[in-house]
Amino acid sequence: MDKPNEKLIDAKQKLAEKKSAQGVGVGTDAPKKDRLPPGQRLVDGWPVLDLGIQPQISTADWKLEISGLADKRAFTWQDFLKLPQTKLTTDFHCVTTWSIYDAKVEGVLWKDFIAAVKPESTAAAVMFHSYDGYSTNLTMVDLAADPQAMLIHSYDGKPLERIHGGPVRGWVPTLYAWKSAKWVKGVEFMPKDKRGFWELRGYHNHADPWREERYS
Ligand SMILES: Nc1nc2c(c(=O)[nH]1)N[C@H]1C(S)=C(S)[C@@H](COP(=O)(O)O)O[C@H]1N2
Ligand SMILES: [Mo]
Repeated sequence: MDKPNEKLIDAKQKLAEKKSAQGVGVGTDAPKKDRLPPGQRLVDGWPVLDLGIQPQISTADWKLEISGLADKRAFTWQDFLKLPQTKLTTDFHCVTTWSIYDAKVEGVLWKDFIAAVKPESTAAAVMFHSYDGYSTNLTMVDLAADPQAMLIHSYDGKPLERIHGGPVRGWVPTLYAWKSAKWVKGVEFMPKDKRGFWELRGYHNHADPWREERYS
């Protein structure tokens, strides 16, 4: 197993702390309405970002474990494909300033996932856990507020590539891309919000690109 790229992680954390101290990218009350969020640029292709680890998980080995405030269970690949499947076209915005338009993705809408998993009503937040040790947190309210929030397994009509988090990754396109966990292996329902990997290292807890919620 590869090791996380500590140098890169440190550099990103330092940048977040510096920007935050300058009051840059810490959010604004007035969200912009343009399709391209402020400070972003449209790029060709789809960049790849990770911690220096790209886990290789076959669909046969892949499992999605449910923990916390819901009945403990694990979805196999077959179980996952039996959930209602949806195709969507969405934009996607990374805090490092690239954006892509019209990503054609397929998978399970968050609302359909929730209907199958039936978390307890006391679940207020979710932690997505990944095979590379990554994690990211979202509130149930934010997930419900994004009609395009999904767990995806396909892109452009083809299985999601390993470099982009296949077999299955989170997809929450109304928030910066670090909220979309690649190589998802667990969904934990929590009684209250708790910070994930980048949220603990200077990134904004909420991550709305139209409010430039980059750093905290
Ligand atoms: N498991 C995992 N998920 C992750 C990351 C990661 O390092 N590990 N990086 C996040 C960040 S910072 C970004 S910008 C997007 C990048 O997704 P992409 O490589 O498919 O563009 O994945 C997010 N999800
Ligand atoms: Mo990112």
